[in-house]
Amino acid sequence: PFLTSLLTHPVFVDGTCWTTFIDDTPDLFSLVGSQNRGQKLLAYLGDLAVNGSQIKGQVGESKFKGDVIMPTLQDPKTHKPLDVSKPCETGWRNIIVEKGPEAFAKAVRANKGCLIMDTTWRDAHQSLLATRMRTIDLLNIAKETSHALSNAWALENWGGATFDVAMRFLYEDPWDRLRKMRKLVPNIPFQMLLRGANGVAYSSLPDNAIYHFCAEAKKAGMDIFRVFDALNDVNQLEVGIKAVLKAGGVAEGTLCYSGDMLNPNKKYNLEYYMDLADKIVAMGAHILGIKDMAGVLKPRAATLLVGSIRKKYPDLPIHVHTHDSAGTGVASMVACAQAGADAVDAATDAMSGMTSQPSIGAIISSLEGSDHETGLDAHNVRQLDAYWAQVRLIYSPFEAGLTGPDPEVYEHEIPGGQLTNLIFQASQQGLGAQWAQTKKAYEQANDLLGDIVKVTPTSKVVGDLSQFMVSNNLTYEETLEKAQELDFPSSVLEFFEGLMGQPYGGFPEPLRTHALRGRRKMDKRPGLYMEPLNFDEIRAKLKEQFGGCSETDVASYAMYPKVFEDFKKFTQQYGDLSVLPTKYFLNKPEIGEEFSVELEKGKVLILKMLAIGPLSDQTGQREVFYEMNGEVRQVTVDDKH
Ligand code: 3PY
Ligand code: ZN
Repeated sequence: PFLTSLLTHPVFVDGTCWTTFIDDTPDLFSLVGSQNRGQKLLAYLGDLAVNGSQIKGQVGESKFKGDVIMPTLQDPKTHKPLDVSKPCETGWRNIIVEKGPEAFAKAVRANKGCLIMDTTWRDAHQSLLATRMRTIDLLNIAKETSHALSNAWALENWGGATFDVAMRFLYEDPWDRLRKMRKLVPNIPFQMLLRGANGVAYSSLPDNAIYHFCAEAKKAGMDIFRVFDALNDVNQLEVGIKAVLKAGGVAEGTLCYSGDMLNPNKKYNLEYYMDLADKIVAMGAHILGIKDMAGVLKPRAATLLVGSIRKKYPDLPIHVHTHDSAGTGVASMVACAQAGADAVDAATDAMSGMTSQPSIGAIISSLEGSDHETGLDAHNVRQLDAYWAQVRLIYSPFEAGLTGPDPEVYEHEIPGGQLTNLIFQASQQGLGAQWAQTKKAYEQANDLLGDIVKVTPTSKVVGDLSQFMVSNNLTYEETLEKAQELDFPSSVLEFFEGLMGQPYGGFPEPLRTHALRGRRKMDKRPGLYMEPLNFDEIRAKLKEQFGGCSETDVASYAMYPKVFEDFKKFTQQYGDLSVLPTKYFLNKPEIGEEFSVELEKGKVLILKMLAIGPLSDQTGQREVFYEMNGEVRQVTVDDKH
């Protein structure tokens, strides 16, 4: 039936079939039996009921399993309820779509206030909930968001770790997420995080993979690309910026802020950052991004840095990103606004603070009545937050148990997402005392590596080295002395080889040579050593393996070959699980509890778990009985206990 529906589809018949046709035309699939999809879904639900959740990183069950109450927005002028049955059509994206990136840059410079980018859909959950937020929970609040945040600079909703995690742990197609979000939010620019020549992966890829990725992302609905390099290596950064420019996207060339500019003894000073800003401007970036991934940009440093760039480049939009790890995020973002930043980052209140971004409500209030107002309606923003307060509780199994700000971040400089991760790992292993040791070791590992800029993927290098030092009981001096005999973690060796680019000030010697022991040393950007990807070969391979592939499948494979293949195999077995409400994705239902799953528009399954059968001694399996749209169905599940 799928083939018939494809071959008789008008677009196919008139010969205008395009490469993303299958992705963009979900109605093709409506003839594929939802019975079959239902049975696949039951295979997942049955497994969950018998074996518990297998989602990596999940500890226990959700704290909240009730029905999420949806917010009511109001018209800011009349205070009458706002109709959110359709997305809002007005917003900053219209300028990008109608007039292009340069016009957008001009318009945001001409805007008097300070705009907000809401990071709730990407960095906030990456930093607090191990990036586990699922598409369905974003889509459920998407139309309301298009109204409440219609004057926002952007929604940050893609890239960074979300790409990998979506496929690897959530069994979702990140491209599908992007296309669906775009349909429901046509008016607010979408922003993604691109790791320069690393794309959304953990080390460099051939240049053509980055160009292909950016072109596909733009086509799928991405607008603004925040491009950074984890070592502020401009040659690496340039690959990403050029790829975005070629794709027609808005290029936010970004410098990563590290250390403490106000401290004259530190490596990265104002001169260093001004030089970087000059180079980013020279590359043709439309926007300058300042990325404070650890939350170490103190308010006075923010004033100095933003103020200096603003003075030198009066026409250049400046957009600042921070984390609230030390508790100073709001103060720093207010300082940025006052010093001339055009936009700053914030997260919805219930998903803000600590390792996440500072609270959007706090920033709106702090700038209210000043020359730097955000243009957002505080009431409606709070209404959105009421939704997120409930959703965060559904994701409680991924909480790291953070209890308060950590001003020690000024010393260890661990980026927000990684800090949560390390705390989580330490608490899992019951390493209360060792946590303090890990933080200290992180600082020392950073010094050993030459005081590098730390953000994905270089932050992983420092993290791996620090854990290596703790588990092998190595001091700073011992690590140096024994370097010729130590088997350093692979990420450390990759860094020393030059696979992540060149650090400012060079690699630390003799440690690099001692650790590499004859392995290659690259002194130019890694892409120059790589063969371009052969996309035709990838297409042919995926077609053969999975019976078909879209161009975005090719892009996923180019970033993460193994993760993509595993993801495809998983969906062949269990179907598309992104439609399953999160509480039933993470927790098994009560016996007799009825719930519904919308497989696609208009195709709803009503489900009820009836019973879990006894364990069969012969097979080690159990039967799980479900009622699906009134019919009893059963699945056989291996009991893994
Ligand atoms: C990422 O690269 O995923 C980051 O969030 C870096 O801050
Ligand atoms: Zn961040």
